[in-house]
Amino acid sequence: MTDPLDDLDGFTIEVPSWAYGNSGTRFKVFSTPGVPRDPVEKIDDAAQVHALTGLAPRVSLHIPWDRVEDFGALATHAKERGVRIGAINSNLFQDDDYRLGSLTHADARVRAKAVAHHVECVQVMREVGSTDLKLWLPDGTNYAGQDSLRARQDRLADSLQQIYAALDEDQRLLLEYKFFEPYFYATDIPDWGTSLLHCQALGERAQVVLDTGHHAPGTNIEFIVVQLLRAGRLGAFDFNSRFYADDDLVVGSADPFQLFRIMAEIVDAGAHRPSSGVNFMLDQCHNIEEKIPGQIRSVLNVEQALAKALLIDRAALAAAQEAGDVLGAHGVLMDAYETDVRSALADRREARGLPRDPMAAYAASGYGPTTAAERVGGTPASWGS
Ligand code: PSV
Ligand code: MN
Repeated sequence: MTDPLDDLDGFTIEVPSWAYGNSGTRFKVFSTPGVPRDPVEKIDDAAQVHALTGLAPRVSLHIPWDRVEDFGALATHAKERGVRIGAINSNLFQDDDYRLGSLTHADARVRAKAVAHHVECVQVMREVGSTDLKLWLPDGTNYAGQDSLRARQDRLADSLQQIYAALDEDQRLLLEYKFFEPYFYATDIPDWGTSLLHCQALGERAQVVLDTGHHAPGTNIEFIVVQLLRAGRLGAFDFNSRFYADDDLVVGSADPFQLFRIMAEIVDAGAHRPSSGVNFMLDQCHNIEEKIPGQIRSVLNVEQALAKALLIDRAALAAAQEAGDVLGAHGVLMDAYETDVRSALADRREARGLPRDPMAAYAASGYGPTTAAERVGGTPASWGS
């Protein structure tokens, strides 16, 4: 009999460059000794996560935070460290011109500026060999009547067309939604339906990004996963955990059962395999915990949820569902969820020459104290730079 966990082969997770810099809340950004001062050092830290887990071979960049003189050299550096550059994230939320909107702004000059920023991102993608342009639209309004909701959608559709047209044939547009923040009355892409409609209007290579922190409490996220998979438009995840809002906590920390339910639907569609095109990214900021271990923990939690989802006895589940055996079907799912897969995953790692316990291996490596001693001077990277 084949081991269902063999289906983990080929599964990868993408880590964000901004997870390694200092971050905080709007109240306080705490600083940690040894955080990277530039994108090269962020890649060095991200490479540690991959070296110890074997699961995270790509790093997402954020422009302008990760702007460098020579992107080709940065890509080469990543390769030398055993990773490569993944999605390029644009930024429409840190420019005074965007106070009333960016791609939706009433002023054509501001819209053109926001479109031009994406053309720059596409150029970066060419230089680093990235195929994913990720766009989160912060635009919205604070008061009813402040602007025409409908006109904003029309302007957005037009701006997105221009960005989509700038992509090469092998590149895709990943469109992220979020139901609140930084504006509070109306958000211009608040939900998966709005994102999906824009993607469908653009073309096949426009797909939805599902950030697990971007929903109202109680939202059934796995249902959204199913719908996007059915439509062939689930482009990527931004994984993180939330208790309240967009908390960006360690993946699977707040609700490991939700993560399992999401991965159960992924497995049901075979979307954990690379051929699905779903990019399993993390979007996280570590405020008080150490950053590299925070990323290692997140990556391992995603793997663990996927492993449990692979253990679901699909035949027994289908039989119980067909028989209308409500609790029997639920029991099949829970059997998989309650299986302790930790030693099986450690065995798999060992067989691949990886440490059985990546968290312990990182602590024993001395990388943290060494970089803290070496990275003296300069400006530590921070959320927003
Ligand atoms: C917005 O909250 C978001 O989820 C987008 O993905 C941004 O690019 C990212 O966070 C910045 O941390
Ligand atoms: Mn996100």
